[in-house]
Amino acid sequence: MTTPPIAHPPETLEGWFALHQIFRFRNPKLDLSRLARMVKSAGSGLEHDGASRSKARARKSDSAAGWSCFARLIGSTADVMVIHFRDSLDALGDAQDALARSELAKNLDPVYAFLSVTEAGLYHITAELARAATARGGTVGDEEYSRTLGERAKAEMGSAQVRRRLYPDLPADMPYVSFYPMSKRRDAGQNWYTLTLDDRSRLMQAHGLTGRRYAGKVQQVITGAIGLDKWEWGVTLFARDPLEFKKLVTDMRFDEVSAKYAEFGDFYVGRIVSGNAPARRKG
Ligand code: 76R
Repeated sequence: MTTPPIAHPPETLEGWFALHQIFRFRNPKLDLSRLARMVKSAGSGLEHDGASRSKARARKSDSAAGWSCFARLIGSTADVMVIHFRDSLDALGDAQDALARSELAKNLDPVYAFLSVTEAGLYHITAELARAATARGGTVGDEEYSRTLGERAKAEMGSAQVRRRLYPDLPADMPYVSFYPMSKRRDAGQNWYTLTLDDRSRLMQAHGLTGRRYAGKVQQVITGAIGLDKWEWGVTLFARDPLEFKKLVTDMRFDEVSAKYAEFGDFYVGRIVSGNAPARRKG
């Protein structure tokens, strides 16, 4: 009998490819309302619209599926963030080209871009199947493991909760957005990637419980970037109240997995100016 490796990756499910583009105004006189007008005229599939979302759900193979949204950044080193979700890397490239050809792009200088894909990590299932494989004298990845995994993954793909993670909506009532890239630590003596799968599964379960306290207040989109970017994940949060970003991320800092293993890039915070974000509250 071969001993299963101590550390192996969790199985993951992927959905839409994602591109976060950060720009600075070339003309410092640009403001929010002019940006919103330019976004409207950039058009050609770049704006978020409900129709492309439901079409995406119904026909996952439709290469036009997905959406883009534009945010005005506040208090940042940059001015605009554009987030595109599309169901193939090529479709994402088309969205990138469409934006580059628009009037709006003539007014923008690129500052940063982050390429990733929506991801649901199956820690719990992978850990369970790995334990079962060991118990029956098999190995991770053997026939029985792969067959059961296929069934479990299919069931997960059918669940509304997982589909929401893989094919996220732009929440209609959450106009604020916070985006940051992150990685898990790989220091000697503090290395996420050498923890056992059981330990990682336990930590991620606790992470999920902490996060669930923000259900209805913050919508998170986790995108995996290993092999696509320098950072390992993108964290995109939408909220009705921007203070919820601070509260959630503070709670996460004290949650064991972030406290011990998380490393962060720059944070980009702003307000959605396109799509179905509600108008700014008056008074
Ligand atoms: O309910 C579930 O089973 C989903 C559990 C879940 C996973 C697997 C979950 C829930 N997350 C998962 C994965 Mn998350 N998340 C972050 C950050 O700032 C920080 O300290 C970390 C940034 C926040 C704020 C956040 C919020 N999550 C991940 C991953 C992939 C890691 C991996 O695979 O190793 C990362 C990098 C990550 C980071 N998480 C939640 C939240 C919130 C609010 C929830 C609960 C809401 C929900 O269930 O959708």
